[in-house]
Amino acid sequence: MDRFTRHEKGSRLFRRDKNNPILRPSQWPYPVSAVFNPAATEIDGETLLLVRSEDMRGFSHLTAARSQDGRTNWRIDPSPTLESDNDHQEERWGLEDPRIVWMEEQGQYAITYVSFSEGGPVISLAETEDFRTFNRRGALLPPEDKDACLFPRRFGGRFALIHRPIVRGQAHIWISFSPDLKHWGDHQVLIPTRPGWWDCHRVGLAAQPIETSQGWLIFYHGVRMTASGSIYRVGLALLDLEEPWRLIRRSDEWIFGPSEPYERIGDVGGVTFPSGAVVDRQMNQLRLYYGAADTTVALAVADMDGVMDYINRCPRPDRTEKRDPHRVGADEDNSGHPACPYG
Ligand code: BMA
Repeated sequence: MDRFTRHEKGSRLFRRDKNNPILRPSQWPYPVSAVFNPAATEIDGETLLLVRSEDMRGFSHLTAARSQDGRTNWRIDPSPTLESDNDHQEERWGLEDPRIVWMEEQGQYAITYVSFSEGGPVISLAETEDFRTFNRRGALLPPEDKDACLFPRRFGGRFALIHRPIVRGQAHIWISFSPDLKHWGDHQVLIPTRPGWWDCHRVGLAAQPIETSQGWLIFYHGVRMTASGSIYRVGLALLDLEEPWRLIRRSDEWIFGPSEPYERIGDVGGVTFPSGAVVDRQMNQLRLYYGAADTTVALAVADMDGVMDYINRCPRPDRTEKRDPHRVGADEDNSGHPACPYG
C-alpha cells in the first residue's frame, strides 16, 4: 500500500458520533465552564466517563458520567466525584486529564491523573472499586509530568507506566517500571516527538493502552505549534505484547484531527484530545472519547479490524530502536532528526 492510500485509509478509520459533542457544560448539574478530556471504562455493564470539569476559578476536578450504550442518556454525578484534597498539597490547583485501567491483580480500577501542584503538573494515582470512594496513593514522579496510564498487569514482575515528562524542554512519551507502584525506575523514551512532522513539538499518551492479540494498541496526541496556536492531532502505535517497551509500529500520518466546528472553536481551538477508549467486543468496535477544543466531550467510533489492519501496515520504527533512549539532547531527539524547525 502506498503512503497516499494508507493516509486515505487512516483518515477514514473513525466516524464521529452524530450527537457530538456528547457532553457539554450546559448539561452539568452544577456550574462549570468546560467539560473535556475524559477517561473511559466499563463498570456494571455500563460505560463510565471520568470527565475533567473546569470551574469558574479555572481549577479542574473530575466528574463521573454513566451511560448504558456509551453514547446517549448520560447520568452525571450531582457534585464533583473526585476533587482536590487539602491533605494532598500536590493537588492544590486541581485535577486534570485522567486515564483509567482495570488492574487484574488488585481487582480494582487505577486512575492516573494530573495533579496541578505549585511546582508544576505531576501524575497522581488513585484506586477505586466503584468510582464513589477512592484510595489516593499520591504523586508518582517529580514534575513536570502528564498523560500517564498504567498497564493492567505486570511484566516480568514489574508494573509499567506510560507517561510524558518534560525533560530539557522536550516532550516525548516515556515508559517506567516499578515493583510496588511506588518506586519507579528504568525510565526510557518510548515514542519520541518527530522534528518536522505533525507531532514535532509534543507527544503524549491518549487513551489507556488497549490489549490486542497483536500487541498493545496506543493512541497518542501529537502537537505542532503554529503561528495561530497548537494543533492537537492523534496518531497510532503498537507495542510488543509481552515487552511493551518495544515499539513495533507507528503511524506516519495522524489518523484524527480537528475539523468540525466544535473541535476548531472553543476555549482552546484546534484540539482533539482523546483520553479514554472502550472496546465493544460484541460489535468489534472501538469507541474513542475525546476532549474537543478544551470545551466539550466528543465520541468517534472505529471498527477494530480496520484499526488493526491499518496499524499493521504502518512502518516499523527501526530508527528509534537503534538509538540509545537516554541520549536525548537539546538539539536532537532519538528519532535521528534535527530539532523541529517550527514554533
Ligand atoms: C495539554 C493539556 C490538556 C489540554 C491541551 C490543549 O497541555 O493541558 O489538558 O487539553 O494541552 O490545551
